[in-house]
Amino acid sequence: MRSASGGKAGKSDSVRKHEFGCNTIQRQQHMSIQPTVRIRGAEVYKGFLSPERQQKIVADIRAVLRKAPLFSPVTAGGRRMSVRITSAGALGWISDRKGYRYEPCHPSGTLWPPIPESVLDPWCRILPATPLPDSCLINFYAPGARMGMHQDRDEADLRWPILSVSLGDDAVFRIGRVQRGGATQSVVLSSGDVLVMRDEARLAYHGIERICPGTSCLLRNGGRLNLTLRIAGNRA
Ligand code: MD3
Ligand code: FE
Repeated sequence: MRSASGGKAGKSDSVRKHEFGCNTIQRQQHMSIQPTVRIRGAEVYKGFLSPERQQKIVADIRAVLRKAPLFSPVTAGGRRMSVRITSAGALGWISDRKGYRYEPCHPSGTLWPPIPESVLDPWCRILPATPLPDSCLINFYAPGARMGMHQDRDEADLRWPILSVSLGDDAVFRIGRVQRGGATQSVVLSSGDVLVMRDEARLAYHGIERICPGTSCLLRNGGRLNLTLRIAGNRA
């Protein structure tokens, strides 16, 4: 503990001034941004995005949706998922009767639109030393939609971190262990929150239990948008 090192108030003050008395530019270069809470290794950055940044992202995502409309994926077993999805970036995640995978095109056959800069911004600020993501999965949850417990393991290299942005209505997010089953912990994800999964959290089972309708007015017609940024392809 830094502040515990000084016996006298004057000494700990000077330590603090030495370590934290730098300007914003120096702080961004030398100090990493710290999460608000960690649950099972997942880092939650509460309220990371200002309302203005959230609004800009929503406008940019609406433009993506005009080129790559949301669709209801079907699992290999033939079940329709309650979440509607689409993607931006070089690769987009899809599910159909052939299974789960990343594809360069929307089911309509057109390339996925590029990932908007406004969406890359939290990645650049929290993960400045990590290469840029090549995939942004866009999940839309209407009231009643949910996502069962699963692992994310369709990416070429499972060592890269994953960053997700929550927008609109609150969601109850649940996270367990790397092994299926056992105890889980839940946390409410609100509009503007950013979640980072890396290291031991990267392969943890997780899901969205439910959304809480009417908890945000960011999206005109309600619901929840989740943007998940990943390095899905091969990075040399
Ligand atoms: C924890 N989406 O698309 S994002 C998914 O809110 C997905 O739409 C959820 O899980 C959503 O695959 C949760 C947060 C998230 C993403 C990846 C994780 C949490 C994770 C990977 C490991 C552990
Ligand atoms: Fe997931």
